[in-house]
Order: sequence, then structure tokens, then C-alpha cells
Amino acid sequence: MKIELITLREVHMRLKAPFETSFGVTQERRILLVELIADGVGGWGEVTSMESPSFNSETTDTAWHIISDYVAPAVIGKSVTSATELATPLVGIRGHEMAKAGVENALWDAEAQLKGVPLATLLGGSREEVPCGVSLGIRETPESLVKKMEEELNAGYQRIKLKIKPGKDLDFVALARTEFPDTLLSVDANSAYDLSDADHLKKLDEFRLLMIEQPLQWDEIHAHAKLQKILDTPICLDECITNARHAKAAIETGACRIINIKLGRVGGHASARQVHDVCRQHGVPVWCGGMLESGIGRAHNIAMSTLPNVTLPGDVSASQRYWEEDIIEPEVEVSPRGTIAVPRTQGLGFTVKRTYVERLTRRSRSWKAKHSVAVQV
Ligand code: OSB
Ligand code: MG
Repeated sequence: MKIELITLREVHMRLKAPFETSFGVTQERRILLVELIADGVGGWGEVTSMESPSFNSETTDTAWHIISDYVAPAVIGKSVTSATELATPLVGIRGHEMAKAGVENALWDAEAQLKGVPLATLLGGSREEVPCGVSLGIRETPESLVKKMEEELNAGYQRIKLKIKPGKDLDFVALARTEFPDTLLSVDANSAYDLSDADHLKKLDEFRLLMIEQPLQWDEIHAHAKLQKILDTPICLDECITNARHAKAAIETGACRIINIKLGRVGGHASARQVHDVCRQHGVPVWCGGMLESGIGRAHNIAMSTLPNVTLPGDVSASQRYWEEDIIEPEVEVSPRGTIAVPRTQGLGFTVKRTYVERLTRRSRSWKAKHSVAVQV
């Protein structure tokens, strides 16, 4: 596959409702989309960075810079036999996993189309539908949270994740558990605590949570290992895990019992599969995390969720929970039993609404491969 054309664009999309985490409130999304043409076939990828460096160190603008000045120049005109080989020209670019993933994943989509298979099949996935959960932002009161939970459970979602932060934790989880004694329930702190909060976090054990996600600092594996010794509740790492080496270190040191894989955070499908495989070898279940993606990122998440060790419901939910109108057709829908059907058509399995994307685009830039001209002497 020869990488012939790369188009990077920034689109602006407004979430239906503000989403609050321990690091802030998001509503206006500035999303980078990558369209890549290989051997005449176009694939799409999404950069899943936030607008500010609050989840990890990347932002929409750092990703624009890294793709423009390093990633696109390194890969344009290159020929590879599989998207897994894209790691080689990118080896000199440290970090910036989300920027790299946007480009790599676009090539995965193109490769699946060139081979005439669904992306899920190309990745080695076999699930026909994937189980879904929802991630609920921090709310004003426990009562309003419970009302929202009821709505999502009625829609069929199999697991509810509650965002927490100091001062907005125990009361919320306690009421949620009282109202829904049998629901699969988890919490996500997005690094809002430190090890000195261990006694406080220990109080969560009584609520029979499926997991507590990333309670401690974003880059801190060792302290999570100390905390996991104290807690009965399984720790799930999110922010800490950016590659398979980190996953192995976290598992071997006992820092977590579950890992959430985000395609952007780990640098794309190839790395995601490596993290998945390390976890599988160690008997650690994984699930697919979300970053408030548009339909393109969501479609990639669905494909990744078909891998065999993705055994827990992910933060992969219906388009209409996020957007008035998504940029793909059909939109992602969730069945009454809380599952998404995996597309059977080639590539991502959804069509990008090009005219709508054009309308949402605020800036774009393209790179074209130079034709190799035979020179006569
Ligand atoms: O930590 O999982 C997270 C959203 C933005 C940044 C970080 C996270 C999240 C979510 C939302 O939990 C998941 C989703 O619905 O896309
Ligand atoms: Mg998280």
C-alpha cells in the first residue's frame, strides 16, 4: 500500500450536554480527523486528544503540530504491506500517541477496504456484537445522578460508570448503589486522588464496584500497586497505560486487575492489540474506553472491541448520547440489551458524511506523495 494523500482537518462539534470530569468540563469539541488515501482507497481516523492537556499531555493543537511537522512528512509516499508497519517510520517520534493513532488508524481502515474485509476481521476480532456501558459525568446532586442512571439503564446499557472527584464521591456512589443494588457499577477518578487518600478510597469497597478507574496520578504505576494491596475493589488503569510495556509493568507489579484500552492513548490499533495480548496472557480483562469521539473514532472503537479479551462492557455508546447529528451513516445505535452490532461491510463499516464534515471543518491541510518519475539518461 502506497500512502498517496493525507488530509488533516479540524472539525468543531458541540456535545448535547456538558461532560464534567475531575479535570474539568467539556462541551465544545475541537476534533482532528485524518483522511488517508492508499492505493486509491480512502480511510478515516480520529485524533482523540482533548482540547487542553488535562487527560494526557496532548491537545488538539499539539496533535495538529505533530502530524503536520512530523507524522505526515514521515509517512507520505511510503509503501507498507500492513498498517502495523507504520510504527517503523514513526519510531523517532516520542509520545504523542493520539496524533500518531489518528494517522495509523486511517491506514487500518484503508487496508481493510483494500482487502475487502471489515476492520474488526482484519484486527483479528470475531465478536458480532459488543457489550456497551455508559460513562456519566459528575452531577450537582446524587439525586440527579440517579435519575440519569435510570434513563441509561432503561435504554439497555449493561454497566454504568460514574465520574468522581474529592467531595463528589461517597454520597453519589452510596445512593447509586442503594437505588440499583444489582447494576454493574464502576467509578473513574481521572487521577484526582493520591496515596494519602487510601483510607478514604477504602470506603468505596462496601459498594461492590466492578472497578475503580485511575484513582491516582496519571503517570504513577508504583503508587497504584501500593493502593491495590489496600483495596478489595479492582483498580483499572487508564491514563497510566500508553503501551504494552506499561501494561506488563502494571500487571506484574500488581498495580491493576483490569485495563481500559483507548486507541488514541496507546497510539493506534497495532499497539492496542499488543496491550490486549499482554493482558490476555496475564488473565487481565480489558474493555474499550472512550474520549467523547465523533462517529469515526467510535467506529474504530467498535472494531477494537471485537477482540477476544475485550470481555467487559466498554464506554462505547450510541451516537445520539453525544451529538445532535453524528458525522457517520448510519449513526451508532445500541440495542435494548445494551449491545452494538458490529458492521459486516468492509473497512470501518460506516459512511462518512462528507458534506457535513466539510461544513464542520475550520481548517485543513493536505500532503501529496510525489510521483516517482523515471529519468532517462
Ligand atoms: O477517563 O474515560 C475517561 C472522557 C474524556 C476524557 C477521559 C475519559 C472520558 C470518559 C468518557 O469517561 C467516555 C465516553 O463516553 O466517550
Ligand atoms: Mg478513564
